[in-house]
Amino acid sequence: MDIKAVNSMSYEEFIDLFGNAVEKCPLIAGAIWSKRPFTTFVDLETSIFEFIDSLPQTGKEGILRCLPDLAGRELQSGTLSAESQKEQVQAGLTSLSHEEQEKLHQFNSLYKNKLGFPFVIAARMSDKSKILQDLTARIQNPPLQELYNGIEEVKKICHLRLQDIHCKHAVRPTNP
Ligand code: 2AL
Repeated sequence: MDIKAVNSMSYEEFIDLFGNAVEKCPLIAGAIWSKRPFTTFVDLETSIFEFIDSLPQTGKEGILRCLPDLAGRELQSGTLSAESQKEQVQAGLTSLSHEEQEKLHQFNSLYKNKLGFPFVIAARMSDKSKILQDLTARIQNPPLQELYNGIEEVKKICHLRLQDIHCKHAVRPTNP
């Protein structure tokens, strides 16, 4: 898919394609719609990131609260979004030992109780042991630092989702 095809999409088509680039936040795709035409996919991504950065602290916290827990109940019940499911499976979160599962649940709860939003990390850039390591380290950080860290992880997740969209819809050259 080239950027011209994106620029010529209807609003509904645009939301269908990019509405979950940031988990459960179609409002963000709706907001950057008015920035069209985009010059490149990078330009579109930059518009999303600038919109996120422009939000007040409460807005950023709201974005973080839309992310499902890692290895949480929704992973067990198969009710995650397709994107989250793929990310969590790829990080090995469906093959945790009983001890790893317990530890992740315990620290996820501690983190959420302390900070008021879930621990967020780009699972596809990590694996189960690094996730546990980062969670136990980041839980020590002050709230503003974690707000910043969480939002930077949301941007990494968004970047990978946009790459998937770009590749999935790429027009392949036909053989002569
Ligand atoms: C997630 C998720 O669902 N996918 C991902 O990369 N990270 N959730 C989270 N709490 O970090």
